[in-house]
Amino acid sequence: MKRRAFIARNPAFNRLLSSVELVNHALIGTRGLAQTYTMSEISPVFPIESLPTPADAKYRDLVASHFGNYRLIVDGAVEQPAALSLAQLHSMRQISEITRHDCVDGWSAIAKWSGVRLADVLALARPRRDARYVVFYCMDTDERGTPYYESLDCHQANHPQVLLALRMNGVPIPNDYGAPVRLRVPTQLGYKSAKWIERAEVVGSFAHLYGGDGGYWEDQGYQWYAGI
Ligand SMILES: Nc1nc2c(c(=O)[nH]1)N[C@H]1C(S)=C(S)[C@@H](COP(=O)(O)O)O[C@H]1N2
Ligand SMILES: [Mo]
Repeated sequence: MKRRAFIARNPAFNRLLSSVELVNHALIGTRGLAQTYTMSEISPVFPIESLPTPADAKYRDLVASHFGNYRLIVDGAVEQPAALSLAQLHSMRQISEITRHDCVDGWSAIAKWSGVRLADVLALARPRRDARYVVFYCMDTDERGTPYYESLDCHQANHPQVLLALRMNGVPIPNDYGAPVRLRVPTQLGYKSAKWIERAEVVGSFAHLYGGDGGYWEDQGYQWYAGI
């Protein structure tokens, strides 16, 4: 993690990344679909490579209730704020996709993810005209107490492969992989696929949040647009 932050601060590396990403964005944008795979291509082992699974009283209570107390808050610049239970999320149209997760550190893993399209959840909440981004707040924090968060612009958030995943490889997402709800963004690098999501806030800008760069890793020098 330390080495990652160091590379990210290297100006030459950043310029290279920026130019590659600009070209990527221009050629592929987020309209393109990420490659999908077959069941036989699912990785036998999917690394756990995030901050530690939350272990505080709030998360322990959620686990003890089998996430019966869980609510996904959808609020901010929306006409219809919502607090969705897992049962409500499961009652919506479910999408499954077998996609590859690419970590910026160089490893990849393929899994089957199932859940609701973020677009469908946003449609329920009806973003207002000033909506530009969706910010995802997670339940984990680093050793300094800084929370993990991420963001997508509304265009990326409505991409058909972007899921609020509820299941991984056919079972409810295990706690260590982001239970009960994890973002899956197969068109972008792994740090966009935020685990342990508790709130999606629709905003006009994220400049006032945390480090101001729109995500935990972005605040440490990584690119906000992480297209692959
Ligand atoms: N909440 C949260 N989400 C996160 C992270 C994290 O530390 N916290 N790490 C990101 C990074 S960099 C990667 S590669 C993947 C790792 O997911 P995995 O542990 O399920 O492999 O989660 C992403 N989402
Ligand atoms: Mo990562």
